[in-house]
Amino acid sequence: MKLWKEKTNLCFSVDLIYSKELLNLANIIGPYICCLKTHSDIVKDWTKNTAEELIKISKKHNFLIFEDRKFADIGNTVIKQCRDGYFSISSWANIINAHPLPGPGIINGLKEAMPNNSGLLLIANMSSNDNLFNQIYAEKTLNMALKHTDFVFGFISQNRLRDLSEPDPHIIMTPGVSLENNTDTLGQNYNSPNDIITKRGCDIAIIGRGIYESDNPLESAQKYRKILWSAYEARLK
Ligand code: 5BU
Repeated sequence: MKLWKEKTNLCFSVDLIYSKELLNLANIIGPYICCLKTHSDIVKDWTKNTAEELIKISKKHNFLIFEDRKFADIGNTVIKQCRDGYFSISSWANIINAHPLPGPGIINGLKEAMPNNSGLLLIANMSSNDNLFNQIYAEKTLNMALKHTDFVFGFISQNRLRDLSEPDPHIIMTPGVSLENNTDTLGQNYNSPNDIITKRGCDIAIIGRGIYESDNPLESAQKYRKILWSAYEARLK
């Protein structure tokens, strides 16, 4: 996995609304990331071709594509949302995520819709202000994941769900990471890259505006990659 081979635990959230800009930035930032996170439904001109080009870029730079669709329905519906419909997510995404709120049927449905060797992240909590998540919900999310280890490989979370001293096969991917800001105007909360890796025990940082809104996205991505990887190595020692 690129995470180890090319020393990057940076996931770039390319939240741009035109295919051309999205693909262009994915290609520029691609060498520095292990994963590219998309919201296909915010792209005004998304077509099958966008997905095909994205796959080409992901292969060229060896990163995984994570569609942040946040599924949250019954198994039978999520199969159709994931496989059919306009975006046919299962035909191009390597990783998807879901809220465990509806119960394990959502995991079984998504497993049916996605190809072999793809993976699911369960959302254990979120980065936004005054959300309704709590410790019990996170524990139940972990227990649900443990029953589906062939498909659920990790969590979206602001912190590790188990004690750092315990062996843990799950990857923690964490949004709400910035070097510049603590909040935005709509309730997003940010932690520093160092804090989420060393203090909170997360593995991969998801960064959007910190890269694509910066004056120099390439330099910002390189900077985040360096800080995140050093923090990760320090923690693993
Ligand atoms: P930002 O620009 O770095 O704030 O973008 C963060 C991205 O992560 C954005 O695509 C959100 O939809 C996504 N996100 C988040 O910010 N917080 C969460 O708890 C989850 C996803 Br789950």
